[in-house]
Amino acid sequence: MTSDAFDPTPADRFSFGLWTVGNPGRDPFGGPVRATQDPCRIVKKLGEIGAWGVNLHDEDLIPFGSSAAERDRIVGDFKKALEDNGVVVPMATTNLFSQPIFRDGAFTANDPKVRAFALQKTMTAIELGVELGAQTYVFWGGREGTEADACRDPQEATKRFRHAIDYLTCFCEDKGYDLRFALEAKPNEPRGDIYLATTGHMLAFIATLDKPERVGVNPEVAHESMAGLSMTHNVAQAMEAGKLFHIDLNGQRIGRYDQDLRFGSEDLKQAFLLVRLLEGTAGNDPYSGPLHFDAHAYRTEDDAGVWDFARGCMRTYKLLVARAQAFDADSEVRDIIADVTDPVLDPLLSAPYSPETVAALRGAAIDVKAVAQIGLRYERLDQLMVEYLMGAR
Ligand code: GCO
Ligand code: MN
Ligand code: MN
Repeated sequence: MTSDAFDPTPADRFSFGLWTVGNPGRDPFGGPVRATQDPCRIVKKLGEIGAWGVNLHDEDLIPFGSSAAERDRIVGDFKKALEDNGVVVPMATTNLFSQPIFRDGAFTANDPKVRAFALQKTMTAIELGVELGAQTYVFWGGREGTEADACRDPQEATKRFRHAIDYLTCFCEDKGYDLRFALEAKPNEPRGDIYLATTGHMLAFIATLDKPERVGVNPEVAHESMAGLSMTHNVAQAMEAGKLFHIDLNGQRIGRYDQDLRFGSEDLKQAFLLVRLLEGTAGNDPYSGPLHFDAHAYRTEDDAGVWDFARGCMRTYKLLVARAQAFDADSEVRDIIADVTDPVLDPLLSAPYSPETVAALRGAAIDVKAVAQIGLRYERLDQLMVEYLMGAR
């Protein structure tokens, strides 16, 4: 394999979940096609290909029902693998969806025993995450939803979810954990409908929490696309609100099940726009958190294909950074998107509301016809983007 400027290094802050590169290729129509990998082996391989971090659910590392002694041995071996391979754990999360007890959800389930068990499991998993050095804790409401929607008042579900997040932020404060929560939305799958379906819903929900400053979002390309939305716009809203605490990068086509494809393998233009936003190549403040790939290799792949997949995610990200930088440095692009300024209206638009500024604004002469006739050159702008993406510029 040749090496070049697009080979990843830990400075790029790329991370993968144990469940991503460790995905054995199971789907609803067929069993695993690849062997289960030891978590320590995954850490070694991630170190070799230049990844920075590895993320995990409690059960990705410690099989459900392990004894305390088994747990300590597994965690000890894993810590050694992290150290030996220079890999960190930026994020941890809880599996609140695989065990049969969670078949009606976890924090929102009707049975208080289920809700209590979900809190017990999450507190234990938070302790594990903190022990491994995680700074972000992700909440994806895997089965927090319904098929038979009459089973509970959806308002009650929101209240229960809020109670759980408030409770767990208190737990972190009580324990002195410097851990930030990142809420991940998904519209459906595995449930027919999942509560708090998009990043926008999560942002509105966060504002209702006891300690909103501890809580942000973890938007995922696939999930926002499943809802038919623009990942880039939703991430931008989160960034502008100071709430982009984590991100799940992958590839997805609108209208499909959660495909979790290699980053950039679908909708390259959206991937370009997302990278451009995250990196701030157009001049906005960049995102500086972990760049996590929540994706997995096609079911056609063997072990070598899994690592091709992982390298591909990271290389595509870096290739898109370079393309976005070139695009935003292009004088023709800059000319088209240059701020339109107006010496009379700009001060009026930024002045605070007052009877005087209202009168001045309402009195300003605007040639409605002339303004509407200026071509905005967005056809040319978009074609330039396509040409950068195709390597023609
Ligand atoms: C999915 C989700 C998960 C979560 C993970 C971490 O659709 O399965 O994206 O991969 O991101 O459970 O919370
Ligand atoms: Mn997903
Ligand atoms: Mn995800």
